Amino acid sequence: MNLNNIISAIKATKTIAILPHIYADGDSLGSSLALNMTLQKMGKNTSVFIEEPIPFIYDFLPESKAAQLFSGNNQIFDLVIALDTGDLGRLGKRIEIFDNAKITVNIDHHFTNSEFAFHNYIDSNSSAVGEIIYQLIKMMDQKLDSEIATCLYVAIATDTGGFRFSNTTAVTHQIVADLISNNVNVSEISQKVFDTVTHGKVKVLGEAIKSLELLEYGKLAVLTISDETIKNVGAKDEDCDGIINTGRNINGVEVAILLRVKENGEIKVNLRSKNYVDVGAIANMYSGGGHKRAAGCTVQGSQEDVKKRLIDDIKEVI
Ligand SMILES: [Mn+2]
Repeated sequence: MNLNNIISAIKATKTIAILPHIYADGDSLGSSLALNMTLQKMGKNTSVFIEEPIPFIYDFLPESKAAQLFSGNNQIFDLVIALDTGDLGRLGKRIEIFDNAKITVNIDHHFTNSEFAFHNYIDSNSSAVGEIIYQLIKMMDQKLDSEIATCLYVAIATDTGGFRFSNTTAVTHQIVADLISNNVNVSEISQKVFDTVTHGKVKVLGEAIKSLELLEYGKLAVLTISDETIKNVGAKDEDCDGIINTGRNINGVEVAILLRVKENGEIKVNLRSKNYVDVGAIANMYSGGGHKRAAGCTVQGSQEDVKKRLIDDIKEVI
């Protein structure tokens, strides 16, 4: 696996589709927009397709309007690049674009990546795909500008939790130093990305805290939020982002589980750990994926059954 094959493929093609994962986050959006701007400067005919509207906190990203909401597409691209996408399920309906493209590329940093493309570049030492896109831009001899640097900065800052998570390395800081020297407004981004919450999120957080259970002598925190609750308090699905950290942050907690009870009966499970439990491995047992300290899966079954199974699995390792 190396980036040179991907660079050759990019150079040899004209029409390129870029796909962040479903429920796009700061890394997948920032990386996609930065790559899109770079490839356009190289004279490529590019398109970015997203599955859902951009969450409001990322509206300010430069050229965010370039991301088109996917609604079926018959266009056949020379090349498709999936970013930050651990497996094909994470492309949602846009699998159509991926399947129809002549050449497929997968650039990711999830160690659980299923290597589903023709060219796969997976670097689990990168804190964010934003780090890999930075390297790709440098290797293609393209210049950073303030807009590209801002998108990459948001990608890296969000996936490292503001440079606090264990994935933050010296290389992360070296890359970010270069980004900042290309006119990134750190305080403005921090305020928009980390310190702005919707009224809905505060209300959902209140409900989540009411549901909190501390188990296993205080080492396991379980939070539960249903679609019904979200609706009742007038919040949106995206308002649940980050709420699991409230459980993980409690003194003495090693693992936090957030159970999202969906209207269709599925349970979306978010998992976080603090120091030693590999929650990626637990998510894998349920056909999910992620990282050692942050992972997720979707499980069929009743809320009580799913919760009990997960607690039993975590008991073994906590
Ligand atoms: Mn990522």
